[in-house]
Amino acid sequence: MAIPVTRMSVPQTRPSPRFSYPNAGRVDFLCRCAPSELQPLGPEPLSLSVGIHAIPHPDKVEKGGEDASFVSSYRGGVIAVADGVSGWAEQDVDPSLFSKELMANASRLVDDQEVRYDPGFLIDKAHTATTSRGSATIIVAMLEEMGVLKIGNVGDCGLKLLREGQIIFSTTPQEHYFDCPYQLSSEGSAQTYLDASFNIVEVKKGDVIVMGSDGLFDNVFDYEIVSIVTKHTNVSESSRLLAEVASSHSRDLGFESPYALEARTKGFDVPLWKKALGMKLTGGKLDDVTVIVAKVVSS
Ligand SMILES: [Mn+2]
Repeated sequence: MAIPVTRMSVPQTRPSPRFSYPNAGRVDFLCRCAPSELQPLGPEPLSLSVGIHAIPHPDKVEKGGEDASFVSSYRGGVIAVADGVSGWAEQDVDPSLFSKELMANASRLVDDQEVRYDPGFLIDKAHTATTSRGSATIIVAMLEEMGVLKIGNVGDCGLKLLREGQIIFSTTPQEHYFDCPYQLSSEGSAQTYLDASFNIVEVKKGDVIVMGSDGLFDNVFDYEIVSIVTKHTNVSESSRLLAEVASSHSRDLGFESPYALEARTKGFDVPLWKKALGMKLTGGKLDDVTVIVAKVVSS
């Protein structure tokens, strides 16, 4: 991502996060029943078996890059990724400090009573508790043992849900303009959890969740994600392979990456004289890559 962006909008109240409901029938059922009446979706409670792999930007290897993440086994399981906005380096601020502190705070707060196992409140409390200067995108997913995955997302980290070799759900990136995502910031004038997109999806045993920073999704196509996750059922192996493919594509100047394709559709391309010679904008996006692969299993 390119530069920090701020916007003057500081909420004074703390309303409930706005969830969208891809499966209205199920959620309607959930909303109308008292908690004691809820029936598990499957015969057994579910949890996550998680593999994680990170490969820093080639120029940021020494300090480990600016992505951060955490995994928790609390309740059905919690996974999260944050991506520090690199533009802060121009102001002599280490962009990794904010994302790392944000993830450390979120990890510490997953069982906080006020968070109520809600990704919106977790993002809010973790953001409020973060004192470093900087900004970051963030995605959090929390699994209820009965098979409901709750996702909160600010910016262009992402999550895809795979079932039987097909992607059945994807988050949508949020950005102000090309390469400038929504972000949580130390400056109080950027986005907050109120700007997050929230989703609830049902998951089943055997489903696979792929979560990552934009370094994954800008460099790896959906068909490649499906292929790797389907062929390699071990979550540690599939997360490593996905990260390696992303890192390899990111350094390949001739690769027609998802990033290059999107850039061209947004009007970015090589200069006209190069176009006249039949050339076009290609290549991956050099970036930190963080990949979490989480398989839904019986507890
Ligand atoms: Mn990134």
